[in-house]
Amino acid sequence: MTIPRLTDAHPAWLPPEALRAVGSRRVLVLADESALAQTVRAEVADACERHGGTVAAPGGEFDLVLALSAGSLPPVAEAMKGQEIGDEGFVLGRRDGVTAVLADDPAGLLYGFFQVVRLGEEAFGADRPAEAHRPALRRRMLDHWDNLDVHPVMGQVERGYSGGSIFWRNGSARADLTRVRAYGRLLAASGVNAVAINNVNVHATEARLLTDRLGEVAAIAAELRPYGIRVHLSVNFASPIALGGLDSADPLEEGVPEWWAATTKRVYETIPDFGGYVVKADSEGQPGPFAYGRDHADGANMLADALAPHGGVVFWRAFVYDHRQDWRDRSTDRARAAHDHFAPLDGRFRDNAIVQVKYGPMDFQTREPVSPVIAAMPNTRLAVELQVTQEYTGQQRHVCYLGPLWSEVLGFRFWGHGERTVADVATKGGLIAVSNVGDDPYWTGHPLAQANLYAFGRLAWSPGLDPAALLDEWIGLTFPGGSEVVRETLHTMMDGSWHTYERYTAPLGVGFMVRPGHHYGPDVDGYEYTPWGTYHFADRDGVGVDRTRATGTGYTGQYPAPWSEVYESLTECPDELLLFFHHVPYSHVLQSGTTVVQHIYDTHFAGAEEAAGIRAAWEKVEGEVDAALHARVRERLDEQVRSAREWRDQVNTYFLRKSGVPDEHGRRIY
Ligand code: GCW
Repeated sequence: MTIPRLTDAHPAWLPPEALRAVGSRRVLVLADESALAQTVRAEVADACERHGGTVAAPGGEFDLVLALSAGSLPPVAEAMKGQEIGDEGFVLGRRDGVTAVLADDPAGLLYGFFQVVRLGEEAFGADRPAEAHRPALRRRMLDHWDNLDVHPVMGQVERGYSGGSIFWRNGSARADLTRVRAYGRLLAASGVNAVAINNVNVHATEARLLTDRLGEVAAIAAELRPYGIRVHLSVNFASPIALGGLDSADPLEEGVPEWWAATTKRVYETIPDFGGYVVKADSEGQPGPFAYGRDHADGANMLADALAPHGGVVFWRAFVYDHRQDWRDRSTDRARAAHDHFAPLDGRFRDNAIVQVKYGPMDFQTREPVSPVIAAMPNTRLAVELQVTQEYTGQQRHVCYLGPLWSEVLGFRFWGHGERTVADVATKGGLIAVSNVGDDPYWTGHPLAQANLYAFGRLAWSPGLDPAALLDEWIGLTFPGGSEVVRETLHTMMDGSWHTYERYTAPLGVGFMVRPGHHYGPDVDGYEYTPWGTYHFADRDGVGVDRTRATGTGYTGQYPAPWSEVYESLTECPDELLLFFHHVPYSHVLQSGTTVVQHIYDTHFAGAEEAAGIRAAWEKVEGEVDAALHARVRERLDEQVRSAREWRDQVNTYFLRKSGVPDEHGRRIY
């Protein structure tokens, strides 16, 4: 096992400097010969080689010991025994000048190693009582929407803003997968332990990864395995027809489940630690069980049964809605769709069928209420899906730190105070996110978008972490030795950037207003008369979607109390979601005291101004951060400022022209 050293990619949160504290110590590793333990040894040896430390021999002196609890232990580690550790967990403590990490399994040792890296010199400072760290969620996964081939419009990675795929090139797996190994390393250091390596829209070529092109999947799995990352594959529900030569993919027809069982068996013969499948069915044109009059439990259970003997799982996406809606029809509501389809199926899914639910009822908008499906299926293993790739949040041209958004979602309580959060529900299934990584030298196009990837992994490990603290953690690792100015500037630019982005884009939770197709930049009516179910219903009198039970689509009724009442009520509904739930006149007064239309003007002027402020702040660190990185960020910030102004002017102008209500402050609107 060799530690990947990349010369053509930015080191992200693992620059050599970030390993100086560990690498300049005497480090003892007491572990077995498993692959993950070998990785820990190799990491320690590599860091010591770079920074002048030594790999200590048993019996010798050491400053840090990383040990598996089963073996015989030096006193400092022995003393930490007795704490409950568990899968992938570790105990970390320091006493008498020695730091110790104790784990029950090699994965825990690897995560403990990266915790020491995160702490840096702090890990070798004052004594610290032994403290147990355990992942709150067992499944912490990134979905890649990567295709093998380059699509003429979408590019290679669907909704990817970071170049081509790190896995695939020219229609097959890359010959040199060093970058994939390095990716696995970064993910392990953030807490992620699973990856799906192809798009959920499974086209003809990609479908074959399941069968005759499985060798390519195995090659990628081999690169990720040393960092404890399991590979998953997105599969096409119609595979029995396309790949198996059957004339049906009906889950209840003889021959179809048998085909899946045999195919899955072959997958595990090739990749024994294969994670399982991801399925997008009956959604945006992907085939599914509806074609045979079956439901989603029938479909998911067939795949679950094929995977069960091998310990695999199927992630079955709940993103099912009618994308051929008639905009004239105000009774059909896309927001209702996932709950309408899935809630009645609660209790029918196999134990290894995980229903994967987007955090909001629509589609990764800047602001949405939390999906009611998350509260509606207590007898199902649910995973919650986030989007790290910034499809609707600036496409990695805008700075938009999403930690605060995710943290709000994960901490949301459906049943009132003191009860279960979204994160608690997700412990059964997992936390999943669409990756923002590509073959760009900075991994994520916008260098500062790396923070989103990092924060996702950390929140999947521990959803209660403070996103502002995670931001500082990321800054500290990525810009080691950065001055106070660097750290403060980055923090100020990024911490509030989600709210800034929200201010200059679609107002009050109404969503979309983006250019159809590529989804970048403003187009207020872009989706207003399309079949996608994404409307704001603005007219001369008012704006918003009536989703109440009293007079609207009844969507509010999908929530348990108290939210069903809070969202139904015009006076109690939180301002930031008002237009998601209600159609109101422009003169409607918000809880904040301003009218809806004045709020639109105010936030759009403020948001564009804040974007300009973020741009200006970056000048302060010129000369203090790497010049190429500085230039790349500057170029993106210029575009953000331009785009924010465009948003401001189009949205304000649209509402001024619709409503005829002038801005109270007489600012320029066109
Ligand atoms: O929002 C839509 C995106 C599609 C994506 C889909 C999904 C992979 O625009 O590009 O398809 O969501 O989540 O399946």
